[in-house]
Amino acid sequence: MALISPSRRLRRTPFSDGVEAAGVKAYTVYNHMLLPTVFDSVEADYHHLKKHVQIWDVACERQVEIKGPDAARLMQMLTPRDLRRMQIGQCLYVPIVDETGGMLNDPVAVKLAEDHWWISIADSDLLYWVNAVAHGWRLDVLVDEPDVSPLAVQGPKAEALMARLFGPRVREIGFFRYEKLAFQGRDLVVARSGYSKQGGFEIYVDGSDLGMPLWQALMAAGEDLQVRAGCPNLIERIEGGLLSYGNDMTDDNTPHECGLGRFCNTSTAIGCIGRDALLRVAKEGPVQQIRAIAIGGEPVGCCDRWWPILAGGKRVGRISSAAWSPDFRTNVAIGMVRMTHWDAGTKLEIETPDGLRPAIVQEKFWN
Ligand code: THG
Repeated sequence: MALISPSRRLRRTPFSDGVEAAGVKAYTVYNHMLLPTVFDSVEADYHHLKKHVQIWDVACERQVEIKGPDAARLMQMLTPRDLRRMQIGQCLYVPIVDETGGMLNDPVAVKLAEDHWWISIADSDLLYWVNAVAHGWRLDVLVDEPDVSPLAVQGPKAEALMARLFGPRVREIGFFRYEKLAFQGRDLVVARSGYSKQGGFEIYVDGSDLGMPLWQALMAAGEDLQVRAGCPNLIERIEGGLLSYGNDMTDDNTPHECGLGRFCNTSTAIGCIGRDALLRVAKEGPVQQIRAIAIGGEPVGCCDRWWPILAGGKRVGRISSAAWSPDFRTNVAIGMVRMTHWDAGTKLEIETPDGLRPAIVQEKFWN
């Protein structure tokens, strides 16, 4: 593919100078912002991530901030996950649905106070929806995109590196919990979370001016840990079954089709805008669902459009993400498959750009 032309519409991040100095080789666009995709090579980045520790510029995971007396009420209107028992200091993966139950985003919600939340969004313009709901219902809230940029520290040595910079308290942070920890005299939300299955943290960098100082401090502190600039890795995230909004699902899909039913409590999520629609579809159950799929043959190329899934020559679904896995010696893939063909072990054919490939529905993802 040709290069992408830079312009002010394609936003840089507070860490872009560091990313460039580290030799980024490719970017994608995410929430109108640069997101690195390759440093060394996707395969070399993958092996390094599973062995060492990487610093990721994920500033493109923009925050939709909700502040005010109606903040908790608005949050519950957005998601079928029951938020009543969510505590301050907690993060939650929350499907966001529209009035038809269609997925608008699959962000991480961060509860800062009863009246103060961040929604750390995937790639869709959620701010407009949240603002429209707030105004349409005349809620007493301010909705905004603050100058807050996540920086992820991922990999098996992430805790060791983070402890050097933020002290031993990082070791006590539970999964999807956060602590406020100081860097250069400023308190930052530091959560144990991130878009990999290798473990790690996300630092919500509050103020762009802190971006490069923090980047450089992490790089310096981790030299002997082989720290490197990295990025969400296509192979590792498919192995782990981490979904990508816009690729693996759109607003045409319900959370149940996406396999996100475990993050929904539709019967008790009173106030959720998509609740009635989801209760209706939940009664029947989904007729298609996300599956882990192994694709046979040589390493596949980049999946930049949905590849039809065939059975007996008829279309029964689509592949939305695929990559060769060096560790599992097969092509790993994420697909949406019709009920008639979604059982583990079902043999399928995939119409890839370079021909038909055999494929098998897996029991679960590769973790
Ligand atoms: N971190 C933050 N914001 C984000 C992402 C992130 N915004 C965009 C995107 N990623 C949102 N999508 C996801 C998808 C999966 C997960 C997090 C965000 C995830 N899932 C785990 C899993 O499925 O195993 C754990 C979910 C759980 O048990 O609660 O982590 O990465 N800040």
